[in-house]
Amino acid sequence: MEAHDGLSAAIAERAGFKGLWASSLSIACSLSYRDAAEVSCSQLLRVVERIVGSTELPVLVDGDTGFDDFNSARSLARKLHQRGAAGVALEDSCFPKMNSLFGERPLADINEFSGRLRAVKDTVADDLVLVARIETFIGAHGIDETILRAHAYADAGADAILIHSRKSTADEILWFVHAWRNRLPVVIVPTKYDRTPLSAYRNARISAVIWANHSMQAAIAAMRQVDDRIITEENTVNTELDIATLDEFFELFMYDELARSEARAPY
Ligand code: SPV
Ligand code: MG
Repeated sequence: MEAHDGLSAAIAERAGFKGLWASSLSIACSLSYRDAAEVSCSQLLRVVERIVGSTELPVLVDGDTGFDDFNSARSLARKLHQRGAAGVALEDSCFPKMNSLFGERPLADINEFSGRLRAVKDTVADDLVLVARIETFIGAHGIDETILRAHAYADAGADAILIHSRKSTADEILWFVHAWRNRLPVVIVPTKYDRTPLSAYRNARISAVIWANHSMQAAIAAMRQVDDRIITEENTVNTELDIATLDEFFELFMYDELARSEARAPY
């Protein structure tokens, strides 16, 4: 499940998800930037620290292009490991990236991107899972180029392949999985092709499904609704049924534990 801050991470953990996706789109949105390489590396690291700090779940960080070249990518990977991330996904589009569901960027050169992956793997070895994200279907490059890239990235040391698509059906994804024959685990992001039941992915032996932006989508809709209501009604009487109670704040972040330790004071 997507997380863009410590709160969304904590809520996803309580809902029962098994892992978190630190989404570039949602993190950029939460900081009021565009998902077009406007969030700096240090801003991303600060958010990841809070996501990791608020849950026990493994966090896969959306590393975009790794901030351009092999050197910045391995520096990003090293710092993510230091902050407790479980993995990083790097995508083979050119810097500055653009969100894949909004527009497309030229693909990175296959050899250069493979070198970027190899540099990351040489740096973090098994301390950080490396997911190679292939953007060929975003730019309509077809299955042959996609498979070629997947094998090159596997040879370069990637631990898994994230295959992305912005079609409204899962056809491209299922072609890929069929042709790929599970050389490495496959990760998908079914934001646009959201009608396919999960059982189809289980049958295709897809390893992980990322619900990439849904906490942020929920937050935007809920904040907009409550703001519109309060400004119209000039009170909060009718909003209280739809919003979290203050007790939920206190419960989420265990204020009672704080109260108990204060009772045992002085520390
Ligand atoms: C993200 O969540 O930032 C992603 C997935 O990269 S998508 O927005 O679908 O490209
Ligand atoms: Mg992203």
